[in-house]
Formats: sequence, structure tokens, C-alpha cells
Amino acid sequence: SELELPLPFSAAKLGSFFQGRPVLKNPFQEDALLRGYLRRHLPHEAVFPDLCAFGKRVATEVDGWGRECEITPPRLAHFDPWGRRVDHILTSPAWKRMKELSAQEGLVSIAYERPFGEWSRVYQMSKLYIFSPSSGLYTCPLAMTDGAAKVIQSIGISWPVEEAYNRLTSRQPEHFWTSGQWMTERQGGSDVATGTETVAVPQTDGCYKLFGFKWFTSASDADMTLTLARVCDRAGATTPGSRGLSLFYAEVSRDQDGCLRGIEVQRLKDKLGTRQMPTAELLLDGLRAHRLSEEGRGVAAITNMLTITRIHNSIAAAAAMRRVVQLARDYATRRTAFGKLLKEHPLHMQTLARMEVESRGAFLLVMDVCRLLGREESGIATQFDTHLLRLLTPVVKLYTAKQAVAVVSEGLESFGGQGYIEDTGLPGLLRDAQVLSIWEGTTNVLSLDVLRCVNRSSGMVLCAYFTHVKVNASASSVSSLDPAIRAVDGALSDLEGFVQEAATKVPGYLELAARDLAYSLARIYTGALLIDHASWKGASPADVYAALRWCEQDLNIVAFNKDRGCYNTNCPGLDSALVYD
Ligand code: UCC
Ligand code: FAD
Repeated sequence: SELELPLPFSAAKLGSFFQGRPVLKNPFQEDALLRGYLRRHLPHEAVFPDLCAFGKRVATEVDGWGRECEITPPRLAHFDPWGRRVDHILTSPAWKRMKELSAQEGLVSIAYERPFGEWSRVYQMSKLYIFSPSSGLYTCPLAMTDGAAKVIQSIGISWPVEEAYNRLTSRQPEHFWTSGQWMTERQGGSDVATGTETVAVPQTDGCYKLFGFKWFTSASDADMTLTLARVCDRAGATTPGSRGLSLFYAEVSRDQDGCLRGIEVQRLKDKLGTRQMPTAELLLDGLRAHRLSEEGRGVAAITNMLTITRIHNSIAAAAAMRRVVQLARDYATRRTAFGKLLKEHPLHMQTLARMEVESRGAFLLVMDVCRLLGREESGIATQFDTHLLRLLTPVVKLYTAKQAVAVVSEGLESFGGQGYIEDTGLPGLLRDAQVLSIWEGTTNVLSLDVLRCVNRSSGMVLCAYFTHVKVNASASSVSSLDPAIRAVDGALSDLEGFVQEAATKVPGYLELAARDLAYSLARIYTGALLIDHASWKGASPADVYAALRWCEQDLNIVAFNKDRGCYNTNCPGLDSALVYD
């Protein structure tokens, strides 16, 4: 009868196949390049156990909090039950746990305690790199917190910012503070000099009251902020442009009724991504503040913060790429199509290998900038290092941000339709990557910053760059790297020729070339770093292969060349070995 038929579908039976999900394993143990890089440069015994334990915690505990931050976004309560304007930003318990964890793990403080001297930044950023994709965007307030501590340190840790500095760099959760960075106003986020309307009215006690409208303020639940405003004279007049801007420090505090002092939270932004984090529009209505810079030196004073936050941004970009590759390669061991696992399809593995090569390049580039920052902060940087750090900071930020959008997008595709499904947690990776090229300076603004530092140094930063790349790429004695070395040499000569020729052109020529120049600087430098790493005695065959592939896929501008090594018959095996290294 009908009742006896073995029907596979019914209300109680949905079919027997359920796809296994990609599993997040310990991101430290899963990352051959990170471990290799640290073994090479930071062989302190304490580092590996700490990163390994932290990686385990991230995979088993913190990643779940990150997800909770995404699905429980912050809300703004303008009024208390009795109608009083309070502007409470209500965040999830997971977001608050991220703050505690950040203090305990020293995610900011390591940079200031400097337990490993010049390598302390590399250590700190390695932790952030492991944490970032699981952090529910908590790395955003941490970036600004680190930047604020850096600004305070650079101007001198004394009243009125001594306590703030101690709190920003504290390991005690109940003592730890985060900072905001309020620069953008309605008329300009890039062109801060023209766009800033906020005025600072001097008070008789030496403080100021700020009046203005800050159009984007991320992590608006911060405990303090650094911000820009124009000091006005007795007649209310201010100086226009960059020369009128000063840097201010303000605490975000509440009165005994719970009302914010001197600030109204106008609304929270409705954003494509970064939804875990409250980004607000703030009316500054008499916010009490202290001037930290000389009058008119606000932009120059806040650039220390920009350097730090741009490096954090690059870490977040590299980490997003690493995470999507880790998940994609795991998924490729679980998903079958056309009779075999995805990892057995050569073209799929080639796709993942290309993502892996981009991730490796980004990692080495950003870690090299952290290395330079660490040298500068330990007082051992040469003039050469300082030039490189200045040039590479905008370069690494702009380039890795673009890579992250491309790699994470490709990564979503590697899960097929599931990559597009919200509660897998995967789409959020792409949404969050998209902001990396916008905030902290757009691609064009940073490309122009590259030109700015080239011009201000009378070309010395480029001299440092060319010398460094030549030394890195030519020191290799590994013969299998020869094609990569030739590619870097060739690209470098082309670039040198271009720069010399550009100097003879009409004004405006270099401005139009700025983005392409910045991309070339990033690609060539990264090629040299991959070669250098692959030449290290502890390097793996995958390191050599990655260097060759980068120089082929990122330095050969020819779109389709039948001689390309990546189509050789031995490649599928090498691609797989690289992806699962
Ligand atoms: O977006 C934001 C927060 C988002 C959340 C944080 C996330 C972090 C990562 C998280 C990962 C998940 S905060 C807003 C960020 N806004 C920007 O980045 C602004 C973009 N615009 C620029 O970068 C512009 O280039 C300006 C505003 C910095 C400069 O414009 P001006 O007014 O045209 O500047 P000038 O006149 O050329 O430069 C003024 C001074 C000069 O020094 P002096 O006066 O001594 O000659 C410059 O050399 O500042 C110096 N300067 C710099 N110094 C300018 N830029 C730099 C620099 N990058 N480094 C060192
Ligand atoms: P615009 O300057 O109007 O840029 C528009 C376009 O013009 C861009 O493509 C840009 O590249 C291009 N452009 C501009 N100038 C030039 C030029 N000279 N040559 C060529 N091209 C040019 N800001 C803060 O201060 N604090 C925060 O906490 C903060 N959080 C943010 C959070 C989020 C989620 C977002 C999206 C933004 C945040 N911002 C914050 C603002 C951010 O820093 C700015 O949006 C960004 O700097 C760009 O400024 P803008 O929006 O005014 O763009």
C-alpha cells in the first residue's frame, strides 16, 4: 500500500544528505607562513605557546562572540523611560567581552610594554592578525586606541593625558579604555583641512569647549577621543585650512543622571558592513576638551595616529584573506562535485592557490611594515628605515585593502551558493572587507600621500625603496627562484625608468599616475619579500612556489601568455601543496 512505500521525503524526512560546514581550526597552527615568519625573526620561546593558546581560544570561544556581535548589532536609546535624553549606545554582551579579552591579551599594551624589543610590534600584530576575523570588528576600536596611545606618547605623557595613556595601554579590563578618532565632518573626510567646521572656544581655565558635528565616529562607545577643531578668537574668528586645525583630547563622560556631557548622539549609521560596531553621527555641543597640539598643527599631530590605524587596517585586510583561504581549503576537503572532492579539481585548487599567494604577499608586506615600526619605536631605525616606513604605510594600506575585497569575494564563490547565505557568517567577511579601502584614507588619497612623502623627502624615500628591493631580491642563492628574481629586476628597472621620465613631465602627470605608481611599489616590494622569505634556510617548497607565482601573477602585466608557468602539468600538485601547506 502507499503507506509501506519507502518515501524519502515527508514532513519528518528532508532527505539524508547535509553538507559538512567549513570548520575553523586554530588559526595560528593552520598558518604555515605566520609560523615560519616568526620562527625566522622572533624565536623567543614565549611567543609560540602564547599565540598557540590564543589561536585555540579564538577558534573555540572568541569566534562565537564575533558572530554574536554581528547578529546583535548596537542600538541607540535616545531617551530613558522618563523622557530624559541619555543617548545610550546599547551593545551586546559579546562586544563587552571583546573589550575584556583585548585588555587581558595585551592587544594594545604589548606595543608599549615592548617585551621583545624591536620585534614587539610584530608580536602584537600577529595576535591581532589571528584575532581580527573573529573579533566582531573589535579590532577597529583597538586600532584607534593604539593610535591614540601613540599620539600621546609622541607628544609626552603628562597631564592631562597621563591617566588616559595608562588606561589605553592597560591589561586590566576594569581599567582599560578605548579611544575614538573623530576627524570626518559632513564636508570632508579626505579633505579634512577644508571640511572641518568644529570650533574650539577657549575657557578661562585653559580648557576648550567644542561645538561641531562629527559625521562618522566609529566605536562611538569609546571612553575618550582625539579630534580636530579650529580655535576661535574672542570675536569668534577662525583660521581656514590646515593651518587653522588643532588636535584635542576629550573624555566621553556622563553626569549623575546618566546624560552624556557635551555630546548628542544624532543617530547610528545604517551601514553595508561593520554592523557589529556603533558608528555614530555626533553633535558636539560644548564638549570639554584639552588642546594637545600647538595651534594650527592638528593635522601633523594626528598623523601618528593615522600611521598606526593604517597599519592595523592592513593587518585586518591580510587576516580577512587568510581566514577565507583557511575556510575555503577546509571546505574543499568536505564538498564533492562531479564525483570528487573540490580539492581534487585542479582548476579549483589553482583558484585557491592564487588566493593563497595574494594572502602570503599581503602578510609579508604588512609584517615588514610592522618590523620597521618596531625598529623606529625601539630607537634603532636608520634614516633608511624611517623613509621606508613613511613610504610603505600608505602603500600597504591601500594595496592590501583592494586585495582583501578581491580575495574575500573569490573566497565566497569557493563555497558556491552557501557563500552567499547570511547565517553561514561568510557574507559578513565581504561586507567588512569593503570598508578597508574607504576609511583611514581612500585609495586615491593614500596614493597622493605616497606622492606627498616622495616630494617632501626630495625623492629620498624612493632611493631607500629601490636600494632595499635590489638588496632583498638579489641576495637569494636559490636557483629555482631565478625567474622570480628576473621578474622583480625587470619590473624595478621599468619603474625606475618611469619615475625618471615622470620627473620631466608637466605638473599633474604624476598625480594621474599616483594610483598605478602605488600599486607598482606594493607589487614589486612584495615580490622581493616573497623571494627573500623563500631564500631563508628554513623555507619550504611552498614558500618558493609562492614567490614564483606572485612574480608571475602580479608582476607580469601581460594578461594571457601561453608560456605562463601556472598552466604546466606539474602545477595541480604544486597548487594543492601550497594551499594545504
Ligand atoms: O576613518 C577613520 C576611522 C575608521 C576606523 C578605524 C579603523 C582602523 C582599522 C581597523 C581594522 C579593522 S578616521 C578618519 C581617517 N581620515 C583620514 O585618513 C583622512 C584622509 N585624508 C588625508 O590623509 C589627508 O592627506 C590629510 C588630512 C592627512 C592631509 O591633508 P592636507 O591638509 O592637505 O595636509 P598637508 O597640508 O599636506 O599636511 C599637513 C601636515 C604636513 O606636515 P608639515 O606641516 O610639517 O609639512 C604633512 O607632511 O601633515 C603631514 N602629513 C603627514 N605626515 C600629512 N599626511 C601625513 C602622513 N600620512 N604621515 C606623516
Ligand atoms: P570623499 O573625500 O568625498 O571622497 C569621495 C571620492 O573622491 C573617493 O573615491 C576619494 O578617493 C575621491 N577623492 C577625494 N579626494 C581626492 C583627490 N584629491 N584626488 C582624487 N580622488 C579624490 N571618520 C572618522 O573621522 N572617524 C571614524 O571613526 C570614522 N569611521 C568610519 C566608519 C565607517 C564605516 C565609514 C564608512 C567611514 C568612517 N569614517 C570615519 C569616515 C572615513 O574616514 C571617510 O569616509 C573617508 O576618509 C573618506 O572621506 P569622504 O567620505 O569625505 O569621501
